[in-house]
Amino acid sequence: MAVNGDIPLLGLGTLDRVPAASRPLIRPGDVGTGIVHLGLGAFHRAHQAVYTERAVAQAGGDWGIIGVAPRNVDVVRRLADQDGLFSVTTLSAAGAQTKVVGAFAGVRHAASDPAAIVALLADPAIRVVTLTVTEKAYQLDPVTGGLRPDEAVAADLSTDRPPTTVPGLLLRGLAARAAADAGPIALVSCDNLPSNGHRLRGLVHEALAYAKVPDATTDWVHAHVTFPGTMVDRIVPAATAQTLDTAASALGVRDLAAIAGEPYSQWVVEDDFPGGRPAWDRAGAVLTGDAGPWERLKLRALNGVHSAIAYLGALAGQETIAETLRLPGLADVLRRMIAEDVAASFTPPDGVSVIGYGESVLDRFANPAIRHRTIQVAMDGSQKLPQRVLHTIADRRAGGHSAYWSALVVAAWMRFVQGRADDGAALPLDDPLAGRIRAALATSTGTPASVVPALLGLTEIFPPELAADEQVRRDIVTWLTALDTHGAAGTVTGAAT
Ligand code: CS2
Repeated sequence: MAVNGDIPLLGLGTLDRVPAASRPLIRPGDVGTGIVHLGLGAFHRAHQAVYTERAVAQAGGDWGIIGVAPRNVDVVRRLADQDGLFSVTTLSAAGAQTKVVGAFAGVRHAASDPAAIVALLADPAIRVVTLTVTEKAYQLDPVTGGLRPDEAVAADLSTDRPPTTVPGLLLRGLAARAAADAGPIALVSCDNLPSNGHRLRGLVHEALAYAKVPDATTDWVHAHVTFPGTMVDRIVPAATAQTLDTAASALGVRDLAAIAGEPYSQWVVEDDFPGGRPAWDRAGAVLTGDAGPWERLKLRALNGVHSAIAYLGALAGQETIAETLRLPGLADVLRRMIAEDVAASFTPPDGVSVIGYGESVLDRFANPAIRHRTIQVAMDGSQKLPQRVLHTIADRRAGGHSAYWSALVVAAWMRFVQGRADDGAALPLDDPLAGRIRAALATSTGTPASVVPALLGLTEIFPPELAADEQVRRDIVTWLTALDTHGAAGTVTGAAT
């Protein structure tokens, strides 16, 4: 159905037009606020917002979410026009199911009103801050763990101007909270990073030191702020016109903030919330003492495989992840990568088989209703490769083994960043290190033997020991030569036979 202007917009005033089964479990305004969320992308709306709505519906509590978009004003306007309401459509081969979510008590745009965000972080009612700000927001050196701020972050941390970056907002917010002695708070990273809780703690503590805040502020943060680690999982591609059409058909009203995702969802959270938390455990989340093994499992066996499909698929001219999985031989290559590299690289959570998990991941990726674009998953590769693929390689090499299949992912990324698909079509390089990557490529002659060392020299991505490992280098050159000669489709077919 075409979405046209005659259909009213989703909002509190039009909820009675929405079919009963699609109405929210709670209504914005019915519960007080307790959470600030930074990063209003599709993932948060389909994941933590859904768990929180369910938890409040099950067990109560003032845990309404104030959703904050650091930069994107469009999503703020759309949600504000809809009283914070939006829908999530669950897509499976069997069909679609659309539900409105009422978890947001309000939405804010940080860039136009940073003082409001700082004030919220200092509000005693707010006891949890969740973040989905993507890998590139955590500006720490992978080797030293020290802060490596870009210009905007450095300016936020060293001047009195209103903060524009996530580290700047957190720093000012926590300093204001300390000054007001506004009570303990948990800062919860929901980004796909290993030890995301430790990283967020590192970022905050480094930011405090960089900004030279008074000792009393640092002491207060040490005593009153926790950083629980999490593993988050649900495939939620960027919304398209089709997403909005599907939502409008199901709801009978227009939803300009609609998103769609897969049926599967998982959340493992370390239970360290000094100011309390929603009953997320009543909503299907697993509360644990250590999310580490779950993070490693998910980053290596899901995200690493996702990146493999994204780079190979983009090179082979495939639009979506599910379409790419149909390339002859690819699923076999991925199974070997999971069994021979990933499963052998770490100890999974008790009772979990990495191979079984990997099979379920391949099933999820094959969901034809989820049109997740290869180019979307391929973006920010410099920020993703380390925890998704390089840690697997490093752990295998530390045991004296090879990680041959994982080297294919690195080679596919190296061909991808050169900007041409196998049929010559241009590929976008959407990456915070694009300039550094292009500069490294400019020093090479273009042959695999020259491209591989040039890119391995990017210490922001590749730890020096890994870059100096002859076996790793040889494996990547072998794969890159195959990709350059036979293309991605030909390479995987050849490798699988
Ligand atoms: C994907 C993830 O875009 C990407 O890099 O690998 O967003 C993936 O869909 C989620 O982590 C699934 O939980």
